[in-house]
Order: sequence, then C-alpha cells, then structure tokens
Amino acid sequence: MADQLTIALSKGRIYKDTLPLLEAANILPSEDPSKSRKLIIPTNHDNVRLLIVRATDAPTYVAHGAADIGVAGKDVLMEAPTDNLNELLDLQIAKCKLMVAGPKEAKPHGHRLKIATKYIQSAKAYYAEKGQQVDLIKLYGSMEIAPLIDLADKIVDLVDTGNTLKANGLVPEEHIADISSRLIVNEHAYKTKFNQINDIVEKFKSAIE
Ligand code: PRT
Ligand code: MG
Repeated sequence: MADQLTIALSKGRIYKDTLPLLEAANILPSEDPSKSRKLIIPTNHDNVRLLIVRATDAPTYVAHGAADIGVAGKDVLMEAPTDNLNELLDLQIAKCKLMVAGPKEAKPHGHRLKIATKYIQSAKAYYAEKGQQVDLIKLYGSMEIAPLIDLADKIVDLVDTGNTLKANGLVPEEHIADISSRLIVNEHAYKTKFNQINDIVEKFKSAIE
C-alpha cells in the first residue's frame, strides 16, 4: 500500500508549469485550480492530492509536514526559513530575475539609499556583499510605485519581460540572482516515503531534460 502523498503548489504560473511535470509522473489532477475554488485537489491516485496554497506559503506547508513535497520559487525560498526542508530539484520553470530597478532619470538624494522590496533577506545579503549601507522598506506588492512617489529611491523585485518596470518608468539596473522554481521536500517525509518521492523526482528529472 502506497502512503498518502500531499503536494503543495500555488495556482498561476507555478501550477501551469508544473502540470506537464506532474503528467510525466502520471499524476493527473481531477480539477483545474484556476477554474475551481477547491483548495485540496484529488488526483487519479487515491493516495495523492494537491494543496493549492499561496506561493509564499508553500515552504511553510512542507517544513511543517502538512505537505510532503512542494514547488516554490527560489525567491520565496531565499526569504523563508528552510529548517526541515530540502531542495531536491531545479524544475527550470517560472524563470525570472531578481533585480534592482530605479527611475529612468534617477533623482539626486542626500540620504542613504532607500530600497523598497518584498525581498528583505535577499536585498540585505546583496547590499551587505557590496559593502553598501541602505535602508530597506518592506512592501508586499506593487513595489514599482515606491520610487514614483518618493517612498524609496529604488526597488528590488522580480523581472521577467521588463514590461511592468517599463510601464512605470523604471529601468532594470543590477542583476541580483537568476530565479526558477524548485521541488522541495519535507526531510522526514523524504526518509519515510523515499521510494514514492524518489519515483516522482526521477520522472520530473527526465521530463525536464
Ligand atoms: O500573487 P500572489 O501574491 O498570490 O503570489 P506570488 O506573486 O508569489 O505568486 P505568483 O504566481 O505571481 O509567482 C509565483 C512565482 O513565480 C514567484 O515566486 C517567482 O518565483 C515566479 N515568477 C516568475 C514571477 C515572475 N516570473 C514575475 N514576473 N513572480 C512574479 N513576477 C511579477 C513581478 O513581481 C513583477 O510584478 O511579475 C512582474 C514583472 O513581470 P514582467 O514580465 O513585467 O517583467
Ligand atoms: Mg503575483
């Protein structure tokens, strides 16, 4: 008898890009989370289910063992405590870049650089590495507004096409990290459900290649 296996992932781009990998592992969700309000989605296997969670919450579900495995952006993992979880695989999906961006015409400022971001840990590490003292301002979204209304001089945010920056008169300035989504596993589950999880890892691996 196979154990119950719970997989945490967010809807949107992560779900969309993980679906082909799940299919390669013969895990077929019974419903499309973008069309359903259900947050626990059964699959073609009685013992395998999907949890639809906020992208930033996936590591928490996995760390606490509420989910055995999950998919999370590296940006999210760099901000979250990673006790009790391991990164198993770079899924090469939902790719983007973590960047510093600012107004096209930067205004002179007589103070320490103010950086607005959702990514406090990553920004802190980046500026510490550069030996530059900055003031970080935590925002939860719509970071692009901050430099426009002088809340901050620059932002640290994810950039894909660059269209969002452009639409708000901002330009990408410095590359901090390449971002993609990772398959994460609860450490305890990885031991107790090794065969089941490893089978999925191997099938994901061949699907990625
Ligand atoms: O939206 P919600 O608050 O529910 O959660 P979330 O924003 O974390 O989820 P989601 O689905 O938007 O993002 C999930 C993961 O996708 C992130 O953690 C990243 O690892 C990855 N990813 C890849 C991105 C992007 N590309 C991306 N472009 N996440 C966000 N964006 C945003 C970015 O923050 C900016 O606002 O898209 C905008 C920039 O896109 P361009 O194409 O205009 O440059
Ligand atoms: Mg989003």
